[in-house]
Amino acid sequence: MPDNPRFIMIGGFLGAGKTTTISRLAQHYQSQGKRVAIVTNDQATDLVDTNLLRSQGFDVGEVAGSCFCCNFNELTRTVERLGENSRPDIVIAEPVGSCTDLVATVIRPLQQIYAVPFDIAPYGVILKPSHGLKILRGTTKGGFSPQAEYIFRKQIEEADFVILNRIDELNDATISELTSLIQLNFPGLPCVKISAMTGLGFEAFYDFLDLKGNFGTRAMEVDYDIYAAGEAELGWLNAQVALKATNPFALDAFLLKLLERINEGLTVHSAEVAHLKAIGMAEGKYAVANIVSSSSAPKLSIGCHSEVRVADLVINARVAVDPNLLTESIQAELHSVCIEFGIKESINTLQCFRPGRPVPTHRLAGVE
Ligand SMILES: Nc1nc2c(ncn2[C@@H]2O[C@H](COP(=O)(O)OP(=O)(O)O)[C@@H](O)[C@H]2O)c(=O)[nH]1
Ligand SMILES: [Mg+2]
Repeated sequence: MPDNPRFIMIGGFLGAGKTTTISRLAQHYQSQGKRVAIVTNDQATDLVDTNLLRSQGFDVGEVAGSCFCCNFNELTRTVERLGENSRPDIVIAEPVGSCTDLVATVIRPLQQIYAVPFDIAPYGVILKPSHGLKILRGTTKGGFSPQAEYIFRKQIEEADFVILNRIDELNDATISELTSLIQLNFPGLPCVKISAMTGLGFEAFYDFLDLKGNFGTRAMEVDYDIYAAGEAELGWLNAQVALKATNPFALDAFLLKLLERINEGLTVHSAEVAHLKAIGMAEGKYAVANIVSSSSAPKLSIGCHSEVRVADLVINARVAVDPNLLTESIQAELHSVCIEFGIKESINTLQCFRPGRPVPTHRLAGVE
């Protein structure tokens, strides 16, 4: 009998580095000859992450329209679909970055209700340094409301281990401050330090993920009123846009300029960016740009270094601002950047909303 598929879920706030981490993990396990399937998740369709991971050649299923916890059956159906042709050895799942209580609503139901047995890996949650420092210090506001900060903290509280990401760009003093803050706020919680970008620290991370044991047994109280208020603070926008130009344009430069201008436009409204990302895809080439906080500059996480005439663009924005204002702002900036680059844009789909109150399919409390 083959072993049960291993289920690895990587949590963490919006823009923490989950997709970058998952891509690296998937590559690692595939290089060991294992069959890997990935499940992405969002409150709406048109996901940058799904497009990116598929462009990288991975087998990706998507739960779109609601989160894993509120649509547990779609998660299990998606996993089953991914296994239709050949059974995966490893399923890696990326939950929505504003979700918490995932041990009670996803991991325990998988263990106790779902008929197909999984071998559950320890649940790791990525700590996003840019917001984590401010929130865990507890001195200044992290740029979000106390309710959104509540979600940030709850995500780490339920983890079997915390993953301190982006160590490639943190100095020793900041790493040691963050490590102390984690111990102070979450005593005894194991911490691995990585750079999802460079691969630094991944050997210890793989060892952690390989641990066998009974995970997801700890009980955690969650106030769903605060949780719902924290999620509803975010304006959520997913759009899919066709770009066409008479003369070739540099796709990388276009994405960077677009995100820069959207961020500038939002700063005027003091709207904190949780994650703003865009992928441009053209004839097998693709580029991805991201902004992970209002104070950070746009970064090209993947460049295509090419000029194109026609491209598909997907924009995902999660920003603490009214969704109507977010739509107006993004449409206006998109249009003006397109004019600058000599591009004619047509928006094929656009969804914009505040996430509704989370109502989990199952909620299995842990052992006190
Ligand atoms: N410098 C640096 N950037 C990172 C690292 N991990 C992720 N990023 C960048 O952070 C942004 C958000 O990453 P992503 O994986 O999409 O986050 P997610 O929203 O949690 O899935 C992207 O621009 C990534 O390139 C890291 O270890 N170092
Ligand atoms: Mg992601």
